[in-house]
Amino acid sequence: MGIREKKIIRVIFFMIIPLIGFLYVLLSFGIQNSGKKISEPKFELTVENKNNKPKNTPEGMVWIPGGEFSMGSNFDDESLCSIKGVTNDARPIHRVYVDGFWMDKTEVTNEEFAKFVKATGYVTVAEKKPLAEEFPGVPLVELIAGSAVFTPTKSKVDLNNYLAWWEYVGGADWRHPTGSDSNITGKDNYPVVHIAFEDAEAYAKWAGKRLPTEAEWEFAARGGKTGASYTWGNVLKPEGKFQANIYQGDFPVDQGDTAEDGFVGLAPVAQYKPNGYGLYDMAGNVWEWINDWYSEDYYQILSESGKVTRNPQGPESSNYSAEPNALTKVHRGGSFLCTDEYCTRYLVGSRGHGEKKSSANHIGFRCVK
Ligand SMILES: [Ca+2]
Ligand SMILES: [Ca+2]
Repeated sequence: MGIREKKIIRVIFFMIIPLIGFLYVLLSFGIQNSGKKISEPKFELTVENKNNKPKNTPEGMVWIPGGEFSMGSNFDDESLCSIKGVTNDARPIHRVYVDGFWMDKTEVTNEEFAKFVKATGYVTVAEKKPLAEEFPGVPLVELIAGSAVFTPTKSKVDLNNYLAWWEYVGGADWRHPTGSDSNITGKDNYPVVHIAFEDAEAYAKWAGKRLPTEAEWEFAARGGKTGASYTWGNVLKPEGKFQANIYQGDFPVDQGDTAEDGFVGLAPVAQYKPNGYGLYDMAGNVWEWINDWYSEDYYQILSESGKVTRNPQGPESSNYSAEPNALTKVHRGGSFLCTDEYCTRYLVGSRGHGEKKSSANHIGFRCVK
C-alpha cells in the first residue's frame, strides 16, 4: 500500500467515525421520542363535599354530595365506528367543581312518564307531524309523525354507515317503541324512550326537577371514584359478569346480540348493581339527555383556562363540525346498543350528543334537583 492509499484510508476513517457517532445520537433521540406521548393532564383525587346532605330525601332520588373532581377521558381504546381516537371530545381531563344535588336513582320509566302525560295532556315531539318549514324540500306526504328505531341488519355491514341500522318509523313513539303495532303493556318499569330534549325538559319542569348539567352527570356517574374507566371500576366484567345493559356479539346484525349481559335490547331499570352513590344504569340501557349544549372543544376551552371550573353550565351554543347548523345537546352514558365493536361510550368519561328535536328507541333521561 502506497503513502497515497494510506492517506485516503486515514481520511475516510476519521470522517466515518464522527458520522457514525452523529447518526447514533440522532437515531437514539428519535427512538426515545417516538414512543413518548404528548403529556396531558391526569386524573387527580375526587374530593367530595362533606356533611351537606339536606333532610327529607325526595322519593326515588339520591343525594350526590358534589365536590371537586377530574372530568373527561383519556382512554386510548375508546372507539366509535371501530375507529380509535375519533371521540377526542372528552379530552383533556380537566378539574371541575359541582355543588351537591339530588338525582333520580333510575332512568325515568314509562310509568312515571305516563303519570306526567295523564296530568298534563303533553304530546311528545315524536307524536307530532313534523312541520314543513322545519324540513324544507321534504315532500308533504313524507312528513309523518315518528321516530328512529334500531333495525338490525340481515348481515354484517360497514360500521361507518349508521343509516344501515336506523330507520325512521312512522308511528314510533314512547307508547309504541318499535312502531304503531308495538306497545308498552307490561313495561311500566322500562325506561321511557323516543324522548326529544324538549320532552325531557317538560317532564322535569312538571316534576319540579331539571335536567343535569354534563358536569353534574359525570360527577354522579363516577360515584366517588377517581378516574375509573367505568361507573363500577376499571374492569369491564369483574368476576366475568357484565355490570350494565350493553351489547355483545355481532353488531348490528339480526340475532347478533348474544345478551351475555342478560338482555337483548332494552332492560327494565335497575337490573344491575348501583354505583357508589346508589345510581342505576348510568352506563348503558338508554342514553340520557343533558341540559348542556354539545361543543366538541368545550373541554379544551375549560382546560386552557387553567382554573377549576365551578358548576359549568356548558357552552353558549352547540358546536359540532359534522353538522354545524344543528342544535345539538349532550347525551351521556351509552345505551343497550353500545359495544366494543362499535361504540364504547359506556365508558364513564365519554360523551355523546344528539340534535335536540331528535329521538330514538335508545334515548331517555333522568332528572336532578
Ligand atoms: Ca344487552
Ligand atoms: Ca343510562
